[in-house]
Amino acid sequence: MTESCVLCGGPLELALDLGHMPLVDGLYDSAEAARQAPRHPLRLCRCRACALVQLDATPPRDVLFPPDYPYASSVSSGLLASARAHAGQLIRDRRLGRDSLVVEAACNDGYQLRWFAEAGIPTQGIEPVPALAARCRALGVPCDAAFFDAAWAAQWTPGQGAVDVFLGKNVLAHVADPVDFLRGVARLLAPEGIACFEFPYLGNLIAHGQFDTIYHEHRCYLSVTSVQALLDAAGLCVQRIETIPLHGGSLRVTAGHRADACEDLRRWLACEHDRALNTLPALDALQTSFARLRTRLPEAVAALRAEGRNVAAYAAAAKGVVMLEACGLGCAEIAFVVDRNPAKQGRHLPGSGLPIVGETRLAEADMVLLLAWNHADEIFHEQRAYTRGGGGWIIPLPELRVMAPRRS
Ligand code: DWN
Ligand code: ZN
Repeated sequence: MTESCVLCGGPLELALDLGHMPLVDGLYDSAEAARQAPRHPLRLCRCRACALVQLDATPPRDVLFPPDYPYASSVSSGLLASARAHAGQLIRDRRLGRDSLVVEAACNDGYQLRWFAEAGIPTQGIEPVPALAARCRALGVPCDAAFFDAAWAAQWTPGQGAVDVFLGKNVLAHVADPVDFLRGVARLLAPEGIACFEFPYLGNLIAHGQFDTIYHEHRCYLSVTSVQALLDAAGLCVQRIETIPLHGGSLRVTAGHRADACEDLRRWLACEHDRALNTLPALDALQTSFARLRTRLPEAVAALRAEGRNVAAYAAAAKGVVMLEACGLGCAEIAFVVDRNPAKQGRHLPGSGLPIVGETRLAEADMVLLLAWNHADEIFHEQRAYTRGGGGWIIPLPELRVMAPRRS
């Protein structure tokens, strides 16, 4: 192991080696260039000292999230609806108004802050991808094209004073120095303010074999035990823990300066201790499901192709690149990848070189491998015409399912 723990500096032990993977959101204008995409070691590790599950190394943040980073949250109507509901809940619960201030790190295309801005509540976004930051501003959300960290917090002097609500959705697990990130949050947060963090839950990643959630953008794989240790290192306290269905099953952890008695916390810590969640044997289960799917999925695709069915894929998702690469699926097996995001269409997936096309091409496929399985309900609804027209689906996770219509 070359690196040490991002939390305590302790020694790391290997839990799962996924080989050398390309950067999953690095899309290319040609199949040839995509097939030459640089690859980096992808090793899931565990700290022997504090048990934090993490990658042992990742490229720098400006390489992981370059100016042409393509992911846009607003492509998913489900994510938009979830963000709107959460904004409404916070506005009510925290009695937010024109004297309040809501800040979001990695605010992407404004899918979350827009709902506060629409309610007349002062907002501030921080988003490193310039095109996404521009979309925020177009929605009435002031946005700084930057990475959020303690240095950014130190140089920012909010006009409205301290921050009432700080949002960090799918970013805490991404940063290479999570304690520094949280110290920045603590600096900005009002004494009675709250911070809400969302991240895929390690317990689900293990229980459902979600190895495709492991990629270089995700530095840490968080449990309640580990997120509490990170918050504690930054002087923040867990105040509430909620399970949410996003991204294969995530947690929403609310934190603040006040160490309120948190019954949730005690219960979660006890449960994770009883499950031995943050131990190497628990992570072995991931190894097993990884090995099983990378055998069974290619077999399922080969069998369908042997029946004369052509196979495409749906969603040029980050997790989809890991799935395809881990299972050795590429242009020989998959015809193309359909994706709703215009910024991805016309480009090619790294590694396989698979072309990314628009939704009109779906009808050409007999079977579709659903790479964004975490959006299955939304995508099945949106693409119901394909299914009704006799199109079939291959859903890799949480359990491999092949829904192949009987051939006439
Ligand atoms: O942490 C991250 C999560 C939050 O989002 C980022 N590091 C990168 C990204 O991961 P992902 O690409 O696996 O996210 P999703 O939301 O699982 O996949 C989204 C992809 O699916 C996008 O390319 C858009 C596409 N999509 C679609 O084409 N039609 C999504 C939906 C819902 C649809 O109906
Ligand atoms: Zn550690």
